[in-house]
This record gives sequence, structure tokens and C-alpha cells, in this order.
Amino acid sequence: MFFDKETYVNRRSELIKKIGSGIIVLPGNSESARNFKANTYFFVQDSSFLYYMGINLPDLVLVLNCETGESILFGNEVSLEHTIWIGPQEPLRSKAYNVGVYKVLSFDKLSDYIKDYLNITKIHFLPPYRISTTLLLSNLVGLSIREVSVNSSKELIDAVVSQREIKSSEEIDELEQAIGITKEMHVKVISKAKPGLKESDLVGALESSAISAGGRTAYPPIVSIQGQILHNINYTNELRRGQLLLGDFGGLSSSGYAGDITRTIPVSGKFSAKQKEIYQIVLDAQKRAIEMLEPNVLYRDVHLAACYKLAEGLKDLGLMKGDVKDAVATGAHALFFPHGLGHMIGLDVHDMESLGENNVGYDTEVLKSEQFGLKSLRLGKRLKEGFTITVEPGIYFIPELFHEWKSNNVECAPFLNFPTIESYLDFGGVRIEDEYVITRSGSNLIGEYIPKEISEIEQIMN
Ligand SMILES: [Mn+2]
Repeated sequence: MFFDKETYVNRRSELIKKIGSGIIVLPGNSESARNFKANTYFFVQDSSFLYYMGINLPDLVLVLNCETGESILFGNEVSLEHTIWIGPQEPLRSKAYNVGVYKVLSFDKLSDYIKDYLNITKIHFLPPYRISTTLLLSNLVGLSIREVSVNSSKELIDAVVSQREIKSSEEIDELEQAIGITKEMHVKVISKAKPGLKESDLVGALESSAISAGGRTAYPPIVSIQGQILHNINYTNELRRGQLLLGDFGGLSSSGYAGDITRTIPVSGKFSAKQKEIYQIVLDAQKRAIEMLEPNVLYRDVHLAACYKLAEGLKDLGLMKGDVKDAVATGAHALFFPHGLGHMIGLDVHDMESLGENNVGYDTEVLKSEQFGLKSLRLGKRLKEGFTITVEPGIYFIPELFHEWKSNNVECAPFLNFPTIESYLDFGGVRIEDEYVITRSGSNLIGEYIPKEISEIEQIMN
């Protein structure tokens, strides 16, 4: 339990009210074996289960009965034999009481409970993303494994998204706590980085920060001198003078909220003139995007405004040419910025992504584009007060993409100055990422400011 009992009681009763009829089944996660059953990965609870139940333990299923209004937790108390291995535990029954669930039944009662309702009313469940959950649901509702996901409840997905996308002030406190931990991790990496170290030296330092703070990293850290590889999680390179180092990582708050921040720094402690130019374009694009954040603005439009800013800067440097709006319309800028400007953040680093990007970041008003670049934008819909999001533009020089576009004479080629771009192919990449909460009239940075101006980064490094 992380918040008051009332928080969980209210969240569940609101969900029951929204769905109105039928049975809602919310399975928590199970332990996941690494190489044999008892040797498991770090346990991560299902975020929807955690949102409505607040218990961070494996092998539990929450059932909300919309017919009776009842919440029931299915799970087993720890046996004496297991206690010998893991020590005495607070009874499950008492944990459930603390979040206002007064009916706890053993796990083997779940199947009969659902069976009684199967042909009478609708059983609502979210799309599973782990095979163990798919199997559980397949057995409970009598569908084949293939049928489970497509039969998940759109009503339930929409109801859960509508609740979880609006963060309460206690959730924003948690996100701030995660940023506090994340700031320490970043400052440690910025102050420690220097030629001769390996990427893994820095990963060791940031992991130790996260663990010392009582948590873990929220996702596999990206710490790379090859920033142009967007999700590079190899840490074998040695840092050399003249290179840029991209660090995209964050910690978890004590109740499981994620931090997700990116900084890009010069290994030598000083940006070169060329690096400064590209870095400043990315920073200006981020600031342009942040200025626009307020309720009712389409995040797709914020993304596009950042793209215009990037394209303008790249045109000034002679890397792009022609009309900036036309260039962005054809997707030319995506050669340098192939991903989206940001995503929601909360209990998941890409919040609720398991419920489907289209169900979380888009709606009937804004449909996802299929254009290269724009199709990777995870959030396109109108912003609302209480949304918590990331703003993370970048510029990358991806040799493979460059060669492909150059040799295939792509439609947007007239906007690209290929010979000049070619002279940047060993540049790497720059990304700058911060988190914002949408307020009534604008937005606020979540948590403490983490240095990002060129002079601030150089000052910490020297
Ligand atoms: Mn991110």
C-alpha cells in the first residue's frame, strides 16, 4: 500500500461505475523465471493492478463485480514452508484490508467464481502482455490463447486510460520523488564521465545511485557514445575525447512511479563548435515545445512545432534546404529525428503502453499517422490538466538511414543537402528529455531542474 485506503477505494468504485455491468478481472503479475523457476527477474507488478490495488506482490488477481459493487482479491497466504525461505510476512488479508478490500479468497476459488458469471454477463479484461497472464485468462474465460487479446474489453481499456491519464497531486509527488533520484543519477554521470572510462563504468555508477535510493532503474539505461542508435543498451565502448555521450535513464519512486530523463554531454568536458550548434538546435526545439504545453493543445501539433524548429536550425547549418513547413510535411526532418516528441509517464515509463498506443495517445479526433517519423509519436491527442508527459526532441546521424535515403532518391530528397549531411555521419546523436505536468493554464516541470544548458553542463564537468 502506498496511498491512503480512500484513494484505492475511490479508484475502484469509479471504475465500477464507469463500466456499469459485468465482471472486471485485473490479474497482477507473477514472478518470471530467468533460467530456472526459483531464479527470477526483479519483480515488476502490473501497473493497472498496482493502480487499483497498491499491493506489490506476485500471483494475485483483483476482481471487481459491477453487479454487486464488490471488490475481491484472489491469492494465497504465505505457507509456513515458504516462510522458512522468505521470513514472516504481513498476512495478505491485512494488506487487502489496508486498501479497503475485505473479501480475500484463495487463488483456487477464482475459476469457479468466474464460471458462475461466464454465460450470464460480460467478463472484462485488459490485453495481456505476458504469456502467463494470457494462459490464466484463457483458462478463466474459455478462449484459446490466440483469442484472448482480441477479446479484451475496449470499454475497460478506455475507462482505465481515462482514470490513469489524469494524475492526482499525490501521484505527481511520486513522479517528483522519481525525478529526485533520477537527478542524482544524471549529475553523477555528468560529473564522472571522462576520456578512458567505459560506458559500463557510468552504468555501474547510476545503477548504484538508483539502488541506494531504495529503488531500481525504471528501464534499461541507455548510456552510449553511439547516441544515434536510439535504444542502444550495450555498454562496452571506451569514451574518447571529441565524442558525445547520450544518457537516457531514470529511477523508480518507492511506490513504482518512473523517471525518464535524457542528457547529452561531451566526453572531454567541452562541446566542440559543431557539437554546440547541433545541441543548441535540439535545446531550442525542446524549449519551443515546452512553451506550447497547455490544456487543449494537440500534442501532435507540439511535436510538429518542435520539428519545424529542428528543421529551421538544420537549414541554417546547411543540412536541410527549401521551405521548412513543406520539408516537415514530406517528413524530411525524420532523417534526423525519426522518433516522437514524447509520451505519457506514470507507473509505466511509457504509461499504459500495454493497453495499446492508439488507445492511450490517440482518440477518434486524432489518428496516428503512418508517415516515417510521425508514426513513432506515442502521444498525439489533446492535452488535459493532469497529464504527465515527456518532451524529448533529438537530432541523430544514422549512417544506415542516410545511405538508404540517399541511394533511393526519396520523395523528400529535395529538402536534404546530402553532401553536407555526409560530413556529419560520425557525429552520433543528441537528445534532451524532461518531464512536464499539464496545469490549468500551462505546464510545470516535474521535479527539480536538471542542468541542460551548454554552459551548465560544461561547468559541472570541469
Ligand atoms: Mn522517454
